[in-house]
Amino acid sequence: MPLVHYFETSFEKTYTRDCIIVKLFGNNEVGYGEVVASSTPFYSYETVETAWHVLKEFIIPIILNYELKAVEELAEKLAPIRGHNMAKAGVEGALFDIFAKLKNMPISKAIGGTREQIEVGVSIGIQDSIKHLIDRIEYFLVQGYRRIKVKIKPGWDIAMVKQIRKIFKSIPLMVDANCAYTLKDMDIFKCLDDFNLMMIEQPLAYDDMVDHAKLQREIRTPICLDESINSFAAARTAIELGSCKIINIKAGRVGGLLNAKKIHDLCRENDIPVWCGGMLETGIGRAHNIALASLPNFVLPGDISGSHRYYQEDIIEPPIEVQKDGTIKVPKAPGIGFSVLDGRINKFCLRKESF
Ligand code: OSB
Ligand code: MG
Repeated sequence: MPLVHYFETSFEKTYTRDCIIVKLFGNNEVGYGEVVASSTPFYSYETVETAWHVLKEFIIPIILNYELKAVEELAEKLAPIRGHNMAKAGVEGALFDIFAKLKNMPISKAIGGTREQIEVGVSIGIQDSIKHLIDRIEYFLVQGYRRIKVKIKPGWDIAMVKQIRKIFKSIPLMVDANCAYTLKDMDIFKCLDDFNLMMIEQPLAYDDMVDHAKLQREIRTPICLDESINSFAAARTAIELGSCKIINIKAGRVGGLLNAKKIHDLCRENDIPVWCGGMLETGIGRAHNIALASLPNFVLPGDISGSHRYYQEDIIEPPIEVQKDGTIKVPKAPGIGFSVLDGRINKFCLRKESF
């Protein structure tokens, strides 16, 4: 899927998004899910190709022709497969779509969601110049987005944030480093501490909870973990060690909506606010994100933007739209709550396999 605007992070610059759409058939219903893995192993070790391999050789043979009575059974069946959470979550999402449709309710209700609308923000990639970035922030604020997240990396941090704060003095603003720093950059974090940021997302290595705890003790700005939280156990570790004060939950990263909900509940018990992250999903993956973000402890705006912020032609109808007040309506229709445009999927399709 060609992106409307390239998306640059500390680890790569993306122009097109390759993704796997899972279409599942059962009980005369059809369910759709999305595997959010990228083409490269820079955000997580999973890629589109590893997910394709694990789906084809392991996940699909386990569930094909097996009579699942509830979505909860899936995790048990797939437990022997270590990791590969994004591949698993793609199937779980499609299964949720089917089960929710069979119960004639939206996925949001099926997982215990309580919100009729969710607050959303926008994640803005690294730009060619600070001037371009300021223009983009302005462009998204006018559309109503409730908070602005900007990507940072060494050399694109303090001066850039300082300039944003000079122009937009009090907007809800946060930064996401995607693991680009180490504790040697303490001076940078002390500087960033003075800009009234809502949080600093994933400043340090994805597998280093101890250093995140050390950093959190040194700065006032809350640390939010993204890449580090790949399981319920990881969330427990982060909370016990004090590695963060906020958690970004992505269903794909943690193996599906049910695990996402467990982490949500754990955070709620521990007064850790959460918000729903994004992976530049197509409308199918984003529909699942909207359902997830309708749970009560999703108290901060998520990275769930409107369809046209990502893609000219999304693969669902109607396209996801952000209201003037910076919210997205949680659909009431059964399952993912949007119509999937199979014709569009076929138009963009690079490879297809049926089982
Ligand atoms: O770190 O949150 C991230 C996109 C791809 C990979 C990682 C991240 C992101 C985003 C974009 O920040 C969020 C979105 O709008 O989908
Ligand atoms: Mg992130």
